[in-house]
Formats: sequence, C-alpha cells, structure tokens
Amino acid sequence: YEPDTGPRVRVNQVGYLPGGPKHATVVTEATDPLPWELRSAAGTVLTTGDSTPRGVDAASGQRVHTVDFSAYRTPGAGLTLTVDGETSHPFDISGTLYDGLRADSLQFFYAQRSGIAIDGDLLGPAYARPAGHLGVAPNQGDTDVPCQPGVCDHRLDVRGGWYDAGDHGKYVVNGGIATYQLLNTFERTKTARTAGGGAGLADGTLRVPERGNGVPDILDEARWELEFLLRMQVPAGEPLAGMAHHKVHDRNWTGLPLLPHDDPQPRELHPPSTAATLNLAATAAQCARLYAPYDAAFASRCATAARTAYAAAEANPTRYADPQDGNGGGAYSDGDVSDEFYWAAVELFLTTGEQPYLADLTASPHHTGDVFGAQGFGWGSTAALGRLDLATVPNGLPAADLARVRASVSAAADSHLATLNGQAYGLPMPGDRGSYFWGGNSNIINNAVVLATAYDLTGDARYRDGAVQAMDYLLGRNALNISYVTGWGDRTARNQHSRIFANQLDPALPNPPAGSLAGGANANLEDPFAAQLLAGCAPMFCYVDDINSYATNEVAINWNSALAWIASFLADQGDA
Ligand code: 9MR
Repeated sequence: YEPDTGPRVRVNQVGYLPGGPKHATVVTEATDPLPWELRSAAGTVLTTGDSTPRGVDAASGQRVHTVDFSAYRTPGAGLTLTVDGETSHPFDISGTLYDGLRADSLQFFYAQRSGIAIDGDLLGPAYARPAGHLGVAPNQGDTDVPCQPGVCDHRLDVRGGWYDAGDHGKYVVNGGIATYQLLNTFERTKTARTAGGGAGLADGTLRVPERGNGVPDILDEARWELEFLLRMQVPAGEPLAGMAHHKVHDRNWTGLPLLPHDDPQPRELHPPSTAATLNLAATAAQCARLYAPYDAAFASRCATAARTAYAAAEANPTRYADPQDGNGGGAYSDGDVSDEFYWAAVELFLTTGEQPYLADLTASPHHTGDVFGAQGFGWGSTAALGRLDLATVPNGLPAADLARVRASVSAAADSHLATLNGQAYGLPMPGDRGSYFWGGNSNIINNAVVLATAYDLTGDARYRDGAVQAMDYLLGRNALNISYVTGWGDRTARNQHSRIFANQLDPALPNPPAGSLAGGANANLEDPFAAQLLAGCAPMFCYVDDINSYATNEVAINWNSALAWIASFLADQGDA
C-alpha cells in the first residue's frame, strides 16, 4: 500500500505566525543542500535560501532535508515553498491563523453532546440531529440506567455529557482529562501574559445554545460534561457512596453508522473505580473555583462532590477498572492511580487551600518525580495535570517548593525542545516505533502544552516556538503530508472513525465538523483494517483516513481538548 502523499515539500498547510518559527521538511535523495524559494500567491519570489540535509528520519524512514524560513515575517496568503522541483501546498503567514481553530476545536464538544438535540442553526444544517439517550424508543437510556448484573442495586439518571469518541460510550476517566483541559484553557487566561484576559473565550465566542447567558462559552460547554460527571457519583446511602461509576455504555458494541437516538442497546452502569472517583474529585474541584463567580450554587455543589469523592477514593484506594471490561465500550483501565491521587489532591488544594490536601500532595511521589516523560501525558497518566496547575494557578505552596515545581516545567520543556530538534519533521515526540501509539497526536500536543506553559511562566520564546512546531506537524508537516485536523489545511483528515460523522458509509451523514482531530499514526496497528492495509509501515506512516481504522484515526474528546488548549494558546500569540 503506497498512499499518495502529494508534493515532497511538507509545510504547515494552515500557515505560520509572522514572528514565529517557519520550518518545512523536504523528502529528497539529494545529499547536498538544495536551494529553496518562498513565493507569493502570484508567483513572485519573496526570499530564498538553502536546505539542510538531515539524513534518514527514523520515524518515517525517509531521507529528508529541512528548510528554515523563519526570517521572513511579512504576512501574506497563498504562499508556497519550492524545493527540488516540487512545490508545497499553499499556506498563509498571519497572526490570526489560530483564532478560528480555537473556536472550531471547542465547537467539536457541542457536536459530541449527548442528551440534547443538536441545533443545525448553530453547527450547520448537516449536523442537526435529535437528542440521543434520553430514553425515547428505540433508546433505552441514559435517564434511568441500571447497573450491570451484580454491580449495584441503584439506577441512576446519567443523561448528558459528551460521547467519548466515535462510540456512544461515556467514561468518567476520559471525561476527566477532557474537562480538565477545557477548564484549564479558560483558567490559563487569568494569569498568562499573552491571553488578553480571556477575550477569545468570552460569552458569544462559540455557537452553543447557552451563548449570551453572561458566562464564557467554554465554561458552558465544560459544564455540560461536569453535570454528567456529577451524576455518575454513587448516591449517599448506597454501598460505595461518593465513588464514581467508571462508565456507562451499551451492553454490546454497535455497528457504524448509528445516530445516538437510533441506538437500541441497553445501557449499563459499570462498577465504581478509584480512578473515576479521582477524576471526578479533580474536575469538580476545578469547577468549584472557576464557576464561583457565575453560579455560586453550582460551584458549591461541585465543591461538595469533590470532597466526597476524594474521601471515598481514600477509603477505596485500589478499586481498579477491569482491563477485560471492554465489550460495548472501551475499558479505560489503569492499574496505578497514584497519579490520579496526586492530581485530585492538587486541585482540591488549589480550590480550598486546606492543609490535609497540601500534606497529601506533598507526600506523593509525583510531587518530586518526573511526571512529564518524553511521550507526554494522557488519560491514564495524569500527574502532569496537577503539576502544571500547581505551577500556574496562584496558590500557597511554600516559595521554594513552588520555584522547584515551576522549574520542573521548564526542565521538561527543555527536554521536549531537544527531542523536536532531533526530529526532521520537528515534532516533540521521539522517533522510535514505541512513540507512535493510539491517540498519539494528543500526546504530541500535550508535550506542546508543557512547552507553552513554560513560555507562559518564563517568557522564553524558544518554548513558544517549540509549541508552534508541534502544530506544524499536525497541520501537514509530516510524512503523509496530511493535516490531522478536519477542514484545516489543503488535504485533511475527514473520514475519522465515528458512528455519527460517517459520511464515508452514508452520504446523508456529514463528515466530522471542521476542527476535529484524528488520533494519529499508531504503529501498533490495533484495528483489523489498519493491520491488513498498513502491515510493515514505518511509524509515521501507520495511519489511514478511512472510517474503519478506529485505532489510527478516531475522534475523541481528550484529543480535541488538547487541540483546543494549544489552539487557544497560539491564538493568543497574535503576530508573536
Ligand atoms: O484512547 C484510548 C487508548 O489510549 C487505548 O489504547 C485504546 C484501547 O483501549 O482506547 C482508547 O480509547 C477509546 C475508548 O476505549 C473507547 N472510545 C474510543 C476511544 C478512542 O479510540
């Protein structure tokens, strides 16, 4: 299988910030530097230079050169780069490139909402659909959902929230990191020097039903999930009260396509887990401090849920979700929840300032250990979420400890910079096979989040430039010459695995909305379609834009939340 990868000159197909880094990669057998030309849309040569041979790139297996045209800073549209007789896809140089991506990446969450009709006037006529999982036939849930046999005696109303990904499952663990990242995208603007006080996230910036209610739209969107997470908590008086059910989903896997309101499967609550409970504690604690100015009653409900959940997790510290519990929904199991304990303690400390939470976080091995790692954080590795918040949200940590926490973010950013400088495609992810795994695009972005946070903390432009280069990879500077964000670039992902946005299978259905991120190259080939088609692929080639390949290209809330965070950061940079 040889995909058509188009011109051998790979650029960020969306473009470059005027004052930011501008890098491209050229696939060529040439061993000596090659001349390059940057041209205007009209074909005028704007500037020239020579490429740098980089030898064979491990992740792609390609012999490549890199081009650095950072010195050219004049805004323009439809520019191209020509090297070795090949001309790149067109791109812009503009300080407003990421404004629209900030909105589109956040808009994805409205498209994933469960329990509410999607309004075509808000999202576009092709995306209108009836509410799903409100117990209207053929749906059997989520308003009165029983537990799996033998799990519990109660039934819960767990309507709402976001569908996790291309399936109709709703998982507290993954909902947690996605909610955290949306809330953190907002919280960042309270302190970050470039964030303009959060104007880009204000009320009226998104097409959500709640716009115009005086609350920043990103908080309206995150609240849709928070209300669901709160509903997943086991009620007082029941066994394991205060814990959160791990997940709710169909008894059996359904086929594609399937709109939510057409899903006939019984829905079931799966056993409470310590990890889910700590995800609830952490995000509810964020909720308590961030919604207080807008809705004191909701904030206080969150505060109570956070405290109760944390206490329940402490009383039940080893209730792990079963790794085999993967029929009808994903397992999201995690045999080490020490990182979730750290994250939850941090969020509760940041919200309450109380000594026991400080004592717990200080005693955690994650408070001093390396929580960042080369491959980034994700749903099963959440200590970095706590560390990043401790470094940025004002708090009463002793000064020396706070300085150490902040220095740890810069140290991780330094190491991500070293990694990306070693990659001919400029991404902050090592080039070995093991670094190309399920959903890895989000880990690449999460490494960019660390770089961006280091920039917010220090003002050192090298960190911001590293975050920009991560986006170059996602938006087209890669071996496949594809933008992994639907609608953002000349050639973009559009057939991601989804039961809802299944245009490939039914032309009456839409493709994923603009701003939907695909999971990315996965060298483990964990779905049958990829395993058959892509056998033997070099890591960066292990991706296919086909709806059947759920392990390389699915959409997911935790991946789009990473995209929203970094798009918002980059939108804030302006001309940089
Ligand atoms: O993102 C998850 C990835 O880390 C796991 O390796 C994979 C297999 O367990 O599951 C991914 O999450 C999927 C979840 O289980 C079900 N909904 C779709 C998610 C994205 O593919």
